[in-house]
Amino acid sequence: EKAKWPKETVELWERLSKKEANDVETVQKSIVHHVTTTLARAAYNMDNFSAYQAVALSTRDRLISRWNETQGQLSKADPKRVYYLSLEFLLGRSMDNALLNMGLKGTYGKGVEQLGFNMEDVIESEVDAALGNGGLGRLAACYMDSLATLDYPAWGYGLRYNYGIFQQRIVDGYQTEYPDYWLNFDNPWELPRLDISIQISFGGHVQSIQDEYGVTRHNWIPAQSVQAIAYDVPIPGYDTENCNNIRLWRSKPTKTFDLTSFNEGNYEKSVEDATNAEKITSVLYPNDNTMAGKELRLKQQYFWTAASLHDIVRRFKKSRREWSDFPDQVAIQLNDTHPTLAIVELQRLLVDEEMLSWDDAWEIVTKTFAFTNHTVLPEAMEKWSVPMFEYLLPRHLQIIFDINLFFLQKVEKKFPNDRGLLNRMSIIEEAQPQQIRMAHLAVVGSHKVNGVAALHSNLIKTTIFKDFVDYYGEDKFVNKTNGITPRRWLHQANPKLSKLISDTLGSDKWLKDLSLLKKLTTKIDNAEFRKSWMAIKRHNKVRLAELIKIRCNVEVSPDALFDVQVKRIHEYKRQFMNILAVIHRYRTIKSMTASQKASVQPRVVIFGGKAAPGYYIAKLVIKLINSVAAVVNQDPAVGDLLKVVFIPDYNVSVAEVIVPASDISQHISTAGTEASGTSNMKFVLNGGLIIGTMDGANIEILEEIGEENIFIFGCLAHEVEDLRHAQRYRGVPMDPALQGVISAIEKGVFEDPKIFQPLISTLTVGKDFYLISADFASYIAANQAVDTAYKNQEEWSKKSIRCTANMGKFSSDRSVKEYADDIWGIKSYPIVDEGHM
Ligand code: 8GP
Repeated sequence: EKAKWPKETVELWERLSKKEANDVETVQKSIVHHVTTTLARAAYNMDNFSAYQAVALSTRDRLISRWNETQGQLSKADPKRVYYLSLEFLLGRSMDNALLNMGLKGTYGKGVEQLGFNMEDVIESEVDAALGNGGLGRLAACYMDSLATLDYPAWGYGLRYNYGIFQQRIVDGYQTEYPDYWLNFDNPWELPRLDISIQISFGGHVQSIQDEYGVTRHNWIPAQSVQAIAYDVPIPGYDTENCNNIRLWRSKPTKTFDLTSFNEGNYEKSVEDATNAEKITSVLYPNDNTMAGKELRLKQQYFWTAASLHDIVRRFKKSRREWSDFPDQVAIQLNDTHPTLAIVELQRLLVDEEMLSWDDAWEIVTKTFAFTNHTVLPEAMEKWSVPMFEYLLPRHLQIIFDINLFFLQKVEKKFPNDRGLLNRMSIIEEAQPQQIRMAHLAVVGSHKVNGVAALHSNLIKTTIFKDFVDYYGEDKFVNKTNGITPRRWLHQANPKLSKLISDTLGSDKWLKDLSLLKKLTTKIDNAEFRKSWMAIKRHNKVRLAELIKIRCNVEVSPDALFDVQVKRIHEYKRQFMNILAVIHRYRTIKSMTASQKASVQPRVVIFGGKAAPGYYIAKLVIKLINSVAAVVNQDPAVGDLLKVVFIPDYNVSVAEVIVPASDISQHISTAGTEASGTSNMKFVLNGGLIIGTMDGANIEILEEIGEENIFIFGCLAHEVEDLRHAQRYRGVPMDPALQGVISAIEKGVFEDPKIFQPLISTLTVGKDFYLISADFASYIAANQAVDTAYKNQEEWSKKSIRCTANMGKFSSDRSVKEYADDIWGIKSYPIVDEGHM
């Protein structure tokens, strides 16, 4: 169209669509403009929240210009892109991050202060986008930051839940859940694309007909359909023009479907259908590392993968290339098995709609997809019952059975006459009813499978995917150790330390090349530097102490050792072991004379994390922590030597306060159960030491920072099976210290012991699946080693600096580069600032 315009019109557009300047006054004008027009408020009559809204809208304008330029230039160049399919993106707050990444924090800070507001208060008015449960969702967010920063052409695809992860409140020591209606006020960080609507179908039946060449064609005749509407979330890279996109889908009733019932006078049915359609994206399932198996969850998964693939295919088709070029243009990463249906949907599109042969289609599919596994826990493995699946997706079920048939035929050819092997490898589990094993489908449909830390990637090769390694060979199974973005987790969360590092290294280049931190090592013997380093830690501890006072109404001393365990509550993560050791510590202090007490290292034990609402044992752990806290914190015999707090509603923005303030943090899963962990990396990057087991990424952290800077205890992954066997069949007695702790609970030292009986039962000899008793003595010893080490503050400060200095490997930039080079085959495509709005 533009070509048809007279020259003057084109020039007028060019002139008027120049980017706004980024000086303080222009920024202030844009803020005031949004206050008076978009928000329709009087200029002076505002609170922090409306100030936040106006600053956010002004920031958003600048994000949108970058987004437009990026997407415009990428459309023209059409390089290979990666699509990251994740049911969870745990972004947290956006404003501070966007301003820092765009290099506008200083300007906005000054502008906002001059307008009479405190920038920190304004930033804190933002509610978290909490569209994720824990590590898996936050990893997706860190990867999006790195992809944008490294100028990779990448889009995320996810769901726009009306309700994110529930809000946690503690009532009488128990977790209670409240809905997180985060969209209550408009969300300035999304661009609704109401014009992008895709019809998604469910149910019905399959019609099979012979075409003119005698080939059987399968036609899916669905029973119902809904619309997927796109909402785009711009993701600005740090120190680059590039701005990537996360497209989140929202479900809505289709107009036609609505109207039919309505016109037939069946008003109630039409309302009911509309509600059912909206329900699909209404709520995030609150399970971490467990599978719920609900029909609505399966609907979410299909709705999301079908909408995303439709979008990806439409973009590909614009280039008018051959289908065989598809894997050269498109890489799709499956974040866990949740998006595995995308494999089946692409095969269906290619065979049923694009009329490709099965084999040609399957080659395209398997070259396109790659799959990340995040856990070996059996309760987390996704399985869908065949009858339920058939009811919702009859054609997809046929395709899965065909994929499985052809796959098993090849297995049989390679390893003849091994029925056991076929049974184990089958995508269909022969149970009552039959189950679809999504992990098997994901492996069969992908060209690469990766674990998320070295130990984990090896474990999956010898356990859940062993047969697949024998069949496909080693090369298909790779490791991509997780990483975290240093922009959010150091620069944003710990601005004082970030500044000290930049001042010391002479530039902020380390924020894009984290290995540069290594140079901090040269400062370790500089007493002045160590003093500044520890002063920042103390400042961060004061800030956390204030948060604890507000949220828990407990006064804690910032001079005590801050000991932190914050993560989802799960038996395998062993928060239970931690609180049992706290009880042991409490009993030890109580038994001391005054002079003995004088040498005790004061400690504040800080817990935080949500339990899945249906996870009874995890919820009891929270109750026990709060019951212990209530007794310990009131006990004058203990005073400041020990405090225990449970910080309610742990989320990303709370983590940003906790992480920089920790002296020691706990990563104490039973060896072999925590695939990687990512908070371990965040703490160490911020100069916090860790106590942990030889599990997940702890092992690689040890390798980087040196064993003298980490407190390791407990059994090793390869010992776990024997230990379980020994306690089950040889009745290894309970650890005596642990026995003492249990007796105290049973005597009612902490509330009515009946409450905790189900929890204590998990420790019964022979049933202690997570090996708390086996690891207890070494855990207590490791905690004592922490106390001793902390008393020598000079040495501790050296350890702390060494920690930060050696964390280069754990930048998500490194992870994402490895994925790009080894799995996706994509290159960075830097965006040029053409000065357009
Ligand atoms: C988590 C792992 O538990 C954690 O160790 C890892 O750091 C994180 O993923 C990121 O890789 N796994 C899950 O959240 C998970 O497996 N969820 C299951 C429901 C799939």
